[in-house]
Amino acid sequence: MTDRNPTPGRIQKAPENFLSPEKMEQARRARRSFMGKALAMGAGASAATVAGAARADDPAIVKLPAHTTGLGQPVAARGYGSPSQWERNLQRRESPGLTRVSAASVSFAPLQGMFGIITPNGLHFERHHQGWWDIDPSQHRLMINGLVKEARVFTMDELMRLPQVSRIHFIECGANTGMEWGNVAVPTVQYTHGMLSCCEYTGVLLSTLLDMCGADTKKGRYVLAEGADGSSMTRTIPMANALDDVMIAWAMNGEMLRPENGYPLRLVVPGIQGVSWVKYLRRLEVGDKPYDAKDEVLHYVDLMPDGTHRQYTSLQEVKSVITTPSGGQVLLDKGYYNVTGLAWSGRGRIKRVDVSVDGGRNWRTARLENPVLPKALTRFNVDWVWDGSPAVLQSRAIDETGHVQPRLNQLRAVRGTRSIYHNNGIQSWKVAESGEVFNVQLN
Ligand SMILES: Nc1nc2c(c(=O)[nH]1)N[C@H]1C(S)=C(S)[C@@H](COP(=O)(O)O)O[C@H]1N2
Ligand SMILES: [Mo]
Repeated sequence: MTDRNPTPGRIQKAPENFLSPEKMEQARRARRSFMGKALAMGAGASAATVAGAARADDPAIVKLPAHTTGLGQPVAARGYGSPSQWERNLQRRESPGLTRVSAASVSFAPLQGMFGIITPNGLHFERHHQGWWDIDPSQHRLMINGLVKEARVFTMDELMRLPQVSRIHFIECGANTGMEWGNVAVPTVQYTHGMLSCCEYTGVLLSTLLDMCGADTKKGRYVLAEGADGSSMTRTIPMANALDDVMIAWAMNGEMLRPENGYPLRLVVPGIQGVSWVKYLRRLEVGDKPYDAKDEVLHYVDLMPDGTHRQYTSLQEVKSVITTPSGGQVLLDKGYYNVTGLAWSGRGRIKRVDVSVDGGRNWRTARLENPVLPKALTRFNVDWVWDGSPAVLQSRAIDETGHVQPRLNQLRAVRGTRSIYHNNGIQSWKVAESGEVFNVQLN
């Protein structure tokens, strides 16, 4: 902790659906009544939402609850394990601020309630352009054609017998944090940054498959990847990436992919925006020019201030966000807080993360948790003693290539405010005197 070694403060976790003013007001009322009750009953009254402070005469220490004397659940009742009933509130969710267009939808990962760098499979964000499918792997095929000596078709069994690798990488939708381009300050980190996840993927390197088919990697400067769902998702992958670290993955976090994440096969394109990570992957074509597919011409282009569009800006630049304390949470006491967050860069490893508690005037270097891996999330922590006065928390990441995360207004000076994609600006969380944390756009 710090020199003064103060008592750790308590945080009220964000009630998740915080978007409408009515919901905000409901939550404020709930908090006021909780604080009243907590004072009357002593801390620990609502352990589910508040990290309670134990007292020496706390009844929870001496009372023997049923679980210390009774018989527990037998193993069979659990089957495939699921989280504790007390963690029910931690879920991926659709943003109340976004309209769902038929099956074209997004669910956001609850970054505010996650630890370390790995996203559990049931909390991985989802982005479907035309709904998800649970495809029979015995019927699924992967075809490789185009500028190859021998076009081939693989079954899942054939693919899964090839030399395999397991690697940890982040996936971020290019539209993550897109609402912040304008002056829409989305209330919680789940909805500002939750189109972000990080898993250990297992599969075969694309370079292995290209080699097996005798791909012409000189003339063939691009690979087209095509999905088997109705969204006709096709994306151009530069050959340089294809020969480097692109994977054909069937597993994430030690088990087969989940249907919503592309079961039984997806492309993993480390450092590149999520849309190129084609799910339900069924075909790869080696070609000599970019394919200009609909998702490269109509969508996933950056609208610039002069009205032109930037195309093929696929790399996810260096970025970070503080996940606790973050929007919607409430600091209930003055005192010590472990400020924690995530940093990542599509260019490689995170070198350093700086944290400011005064809106960017002064910066301190955060502690990076191990491992610090290329093109993966990196967890950072910094000590902070809140003195009860208003504060603005920010984090700024720097990657190993020297790229520095920009301020939002530095980005806007170049990119304007009408873009959707590739917002890697510094996020500001304002801690009010009341302890409530708000998303603000200062600079
Ligand atoms: N076949 C197919 N692949 C797809 C998509 C899709 O709709 N269909 N969505 C893309 C987009 S826009 C993103 S951000 C990622 C999301 O991956 P996830 O749903 O596993 O989080 O998958 C990409 N691959
Ligand atoms: Mo996306």
